[in-house]
Amino acid sequence: MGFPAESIYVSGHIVASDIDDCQVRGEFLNALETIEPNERGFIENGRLVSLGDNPVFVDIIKQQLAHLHKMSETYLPDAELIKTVEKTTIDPIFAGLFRTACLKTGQAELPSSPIMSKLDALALGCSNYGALRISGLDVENAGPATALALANYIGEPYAEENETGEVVQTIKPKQEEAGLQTNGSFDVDLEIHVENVGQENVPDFIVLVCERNNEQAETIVLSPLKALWNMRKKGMYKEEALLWRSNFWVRTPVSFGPQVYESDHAVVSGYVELPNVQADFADVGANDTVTQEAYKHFGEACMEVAETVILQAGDALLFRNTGPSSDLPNALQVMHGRRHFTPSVAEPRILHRVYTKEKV
Ligand SMILES: O=C(O)CCC(=O)C(=O)O
Ligand SMILES: [Fe+2]
Repeated sequence: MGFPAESIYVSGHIVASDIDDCQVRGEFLNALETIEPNERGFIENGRLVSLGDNPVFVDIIKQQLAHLHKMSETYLPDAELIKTVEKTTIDPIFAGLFRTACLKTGQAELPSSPIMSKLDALALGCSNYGALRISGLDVENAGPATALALANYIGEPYAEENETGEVVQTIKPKQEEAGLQTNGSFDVDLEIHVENVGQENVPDFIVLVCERNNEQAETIVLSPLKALWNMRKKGMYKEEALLWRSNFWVRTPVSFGPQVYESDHAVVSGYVELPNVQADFADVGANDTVTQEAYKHFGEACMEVAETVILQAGDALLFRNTGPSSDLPNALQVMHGRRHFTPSVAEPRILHRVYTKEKV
């Protein structure tokens, strides 16, 4: 089940979608300019019906609303119930057992503990959070193994051949990358992004395990869905509509080598109620200034809902990088970034990262 990719919203309702007739669309857009968005009601109060007396148009709206209403009931979680990050701590007794199991490299079976149900919910796309932070893991000489075992538990780990080609990647500050948009940077903020957006392989999940972070470097996480909802609340339906158009460029990340550009990328796609966001504020940009302005508003909306996570040794952060799919229509996506920091000379920050696909 899906909606056409190009949609316009007012007050949380879809009011126009893939209307082929340019005139109807134009009429509609003009009419929207004069309408006061009215919380979930302006269709019901009949204003739209008076827009042009075009029966086709009215039918389209009615169908959309009926469909949307059904979808809302089935799929739309309560906005207030959605968290970006769920936090949980593993008991020290379980942490020891967990470490032993993780060290049996590649093992997907982990001892049962109260954290498993939270991992399961994230993996199955039925959680009310897109990111899970687990504290209290015993990562002594077991950081990479822990990252791999967690990744194996929630999905299928893979190596990105365009990057290091390793399944477990070590993330640490690198002098030669200080000012770049790579995970080895530190002098600059790593802009908010969906990992490897627009590339052949986009991880559904990212698993990060922190071995040390004496610098207290700040990871940023946010729910792009919350950002879009806030735009809708502000009546920025035109800006949102531009995000659904294939009018953006996307380039391969610097870490992939020479940068290759594509110029027919859409930042929002998929389901109307739980869309899939494909943004990266370093490697995705708009092809024209009006679209760029809308993208800027989206970037601001993202920052308004951003949360900071300072990973500590023994913390794991697992999050869903992609939006919902037909198999997992409720899955909540999380975007991420990292603020600049000054690396410790003696003991620089170390994270272990695994790209993971959802289980098929
Ligand atoms: O350093 C961090 O906290 C996150 C870096 C990042 O974007 C990544 O590992 O994909
Ligand atoms: Fe990243």
